[in-house]
Amino acid sequence: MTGHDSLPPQALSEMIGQAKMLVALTGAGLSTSAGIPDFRGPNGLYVTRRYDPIRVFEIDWFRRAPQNFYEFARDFATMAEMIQPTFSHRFLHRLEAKGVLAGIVTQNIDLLHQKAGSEKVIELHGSFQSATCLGCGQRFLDLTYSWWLEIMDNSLKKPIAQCACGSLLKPDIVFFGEQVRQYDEAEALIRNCDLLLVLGSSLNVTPASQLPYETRAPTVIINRGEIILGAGENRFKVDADLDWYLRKVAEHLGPD
Ligand code: CNA
Repeated sequence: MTGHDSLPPQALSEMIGQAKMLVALTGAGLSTSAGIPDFRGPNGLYVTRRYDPIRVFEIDWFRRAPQNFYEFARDFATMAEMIQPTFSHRFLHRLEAKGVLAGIVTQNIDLLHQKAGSEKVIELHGSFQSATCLGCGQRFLDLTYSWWLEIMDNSLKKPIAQCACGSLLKPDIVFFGEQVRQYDEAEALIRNCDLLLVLGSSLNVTPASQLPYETRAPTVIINRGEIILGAGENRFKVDADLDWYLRKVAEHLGPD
């Protein structure tokens, strides 16, 4: 689907003004301005190949050669510990506080929605906030990035993270080849929304990419570059920087 500025910011602010059940489906593009590279954007991992996304995020690779993932995880945790939510994350929190936003369905694993204050967040791909030992099954909850950095430092088999029993620790993020979480809830939320915003996702990754087809409500996609979604009567594609565009929408919405 292509198209440029097919919806002026003022028009979106008016749609938001009328919405009662707004849902946002978010992707890695929401966090690039915070400093986290996406997958398919101009500085994404598929372009820079700083890490091989298959070796890092494929579940069979994780079981066979977890060091690929943990080398990435050390970098990610060091960076994610310091970064702050973007204007777009804060904008969605503001809509939740106003009672307009029914929920966020995110593909991101960076916890930035929560850091911005959002509570109604479905993390389809999980996060680093919890982990499971693949040996003894022990669960680890309420984890921070500092905890991850410490456990990686303290593990005997560097760079991987190990449980006290000596087995491999797996963060509860969804690897390629694993089932996403809370998909039915996400589907129901989107089916019942009266306005869907798709923000910063190329919609390449299934099954998240199927979610926009669940609604006939007006759908506004804000993403720089190509996305995989058929054109539809009620679909608007805005090819713009998210923070820039949503700032303009916020100006039209005015103060709370
Ligand atoms: P993607 O396929 O990398 O798509 C991101 C899209 O956002 C691209 O089309 C970019 O051009 C676009 N984009 C980047 N920056 C901006 C911006 N400032 N304004 C507007 N558009 C922008 O990522 P998806 O989320 O679609 O793919 C899902 C994958 C990516 C999930 O498995 C995630 O876990 C994974 N991922 C997550 C993170 C994170 O948690 N921050 C980072 C990298 C990858």
